[in-house]
Amino acid sequence: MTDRQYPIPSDFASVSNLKPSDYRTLYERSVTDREGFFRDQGARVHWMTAPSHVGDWSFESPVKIEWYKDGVLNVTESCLDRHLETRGDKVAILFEGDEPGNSRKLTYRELHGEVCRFANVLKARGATKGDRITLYMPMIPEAAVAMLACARIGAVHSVVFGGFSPEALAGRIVDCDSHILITADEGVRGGRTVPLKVNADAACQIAAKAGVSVDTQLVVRRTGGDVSWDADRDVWLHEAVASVSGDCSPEPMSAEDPLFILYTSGSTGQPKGVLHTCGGYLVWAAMTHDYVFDLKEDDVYWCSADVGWVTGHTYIVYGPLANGATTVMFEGIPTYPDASRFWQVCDDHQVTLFYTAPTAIRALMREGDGPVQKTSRSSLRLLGTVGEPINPEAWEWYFHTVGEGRCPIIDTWWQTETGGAMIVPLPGTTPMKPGAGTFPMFGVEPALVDADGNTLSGATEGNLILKTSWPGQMRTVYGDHERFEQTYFSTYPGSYFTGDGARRDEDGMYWITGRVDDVINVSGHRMGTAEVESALGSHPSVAESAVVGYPHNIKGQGIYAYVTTTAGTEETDALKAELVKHVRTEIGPIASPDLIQFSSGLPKTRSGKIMRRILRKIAANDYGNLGDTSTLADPSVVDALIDGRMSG
Ligand code: 6R9
Repeated sequence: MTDRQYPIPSDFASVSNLKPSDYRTLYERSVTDREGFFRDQGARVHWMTAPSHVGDWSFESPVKIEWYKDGVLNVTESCLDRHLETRGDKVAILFEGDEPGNSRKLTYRELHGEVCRFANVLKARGATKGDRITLYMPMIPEAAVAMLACARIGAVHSVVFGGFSPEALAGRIVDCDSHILITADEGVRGGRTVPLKVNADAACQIAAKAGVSVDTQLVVRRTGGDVSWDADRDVWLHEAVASVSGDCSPEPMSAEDPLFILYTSGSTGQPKGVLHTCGGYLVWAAMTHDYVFDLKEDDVYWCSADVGWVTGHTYIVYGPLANGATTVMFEGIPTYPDASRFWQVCDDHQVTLFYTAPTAIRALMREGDGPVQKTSRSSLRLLGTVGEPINPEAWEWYFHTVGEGRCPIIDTWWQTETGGAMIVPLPGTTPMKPGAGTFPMFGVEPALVDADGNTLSGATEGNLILKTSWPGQMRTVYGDHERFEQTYFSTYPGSYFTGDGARRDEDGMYWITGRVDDVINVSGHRMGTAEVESALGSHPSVAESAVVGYPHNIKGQGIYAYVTTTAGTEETDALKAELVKHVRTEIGPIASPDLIQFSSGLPKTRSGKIMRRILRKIAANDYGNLGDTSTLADPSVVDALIDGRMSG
């Protein structure tokens, strides 16, 4: 690990909102006077009734987390209405389509109108406060409009990434008992269409079998491609908006009313519905977006994530709009039509703040410096990353080749559960080390613990916990508060366990080392090993499987599956291909195993527990130190697995 250190680039330092001494002062106050600090931060959003409470929470069972609880607000007033007077004609969403040259601008006034009309369409279809509404959308402005329209009427949105399969979409519709689905005819990415409506139709059928009927499917026309139509259920958005009013008063919501559910993978079972509420989430989104990106009024800000992930929620939609920023929404992929696309878009729209994932940086780095150097990138002043640890090589390339040493690299560690950035080198406040998350965000109190929960001090490495609550913290797992407590608060009672490991260096900087649980981080997306195993297990030729992550050059981690087939099955490459296809159908392409190894047995303890530690080492071709194998029921299994790995 390199511990090279870079100072704050001088051009940036001279104009940054925060100076090095501000970090100490603000951080100190945020942890010694938490009430006062977060009361002040609460003023970042528009309240219909200002809260008198700040934080009321306990990490001891029964876990309860509340912020600003007697405040009343509607998040869309903060994101839209309050900007109309001063920023009505400012661009709110700058849409860049998949095809270069296809771009569209929506001002705050236009966005406000679209959201109100969309909200009225939802009302006309019977949606009311508290209803769950599922979105399965491409990266087009209507996705943000739909989210905000839900928020306008107090409905709870659940955005499902457009790359998930009908099965996965249906599972999420059923889990939150959602009767309205918003989708598009087709998506477009990298010059190819994505059959969203076909998938959505299939999901409705699967959900119906599980007892949840989607009564309304609201369809945005993106390509005009042929789609089948159920006249009782399906509604074209463009037809429906024509007959509704452009006025829709915002539904008054308690700060602790739910704003959205977002499903995310954990180490066990099916994905959990992470629930965020209106008040604290928006305060955290607005506060962190402002500090993390050194936001100024005329910035053009671009986060290249998809709205299907939390990064898209907080840093494409809610944070930037609450702050009255111009937020770019990009429909395409980094390599279409070629590997200079990101930088071309930065030039075309004079992007000043750019935020992407290490996996994208690595994929582009592989294409060499040429595609970058044919663009100017002179508008850029800050570069961010999120989703997984960034390897120092990728960091250096991003810093030197993309940013030409002018832009700080802001590596933001956070999670769906945390709502916003938690450990981050705040711009202008700290020197940077390639790969280091550096210091905690204001109000965040991290600690490193050993397996027994002992707090470790000084330069050390351990499991990362958070000792105190912050406004953007998830409140519960939708419909399963016990699972919430069990997942996050039972490992180290009294603290929130992140599931990540981290190192703290001699300067007190944090370096996130990755997941310490059974979650694989594939291209910055979380995938639970249990989910992939359950998908594999539903194939008739699979008797048993064990899935682990292994180091992958571009994706960060790849998915490695050990599969024991049912008796009499022929173990062929064709079967491997079929299993990959099966997982794609069950979950989606992001869950596709990269490597499958047939194995007649798996390393298990005498009590039948699979020893994944050993499987991870074998998958990584790291046979030297397999650790203690004496507790295995049948230690010879390990040699067979190693033989299989080496010959595979
Ligand atoms: C925002 C987001 C969360 C997991 C998290 C960690 C990994 C995210 C990171 C990072 C190192 C960073 N992670 N950002 N690891 N450095 N800057 O990605 O949320 O999809 O819930 O994933 O991603 O392992 O626990 P989510």
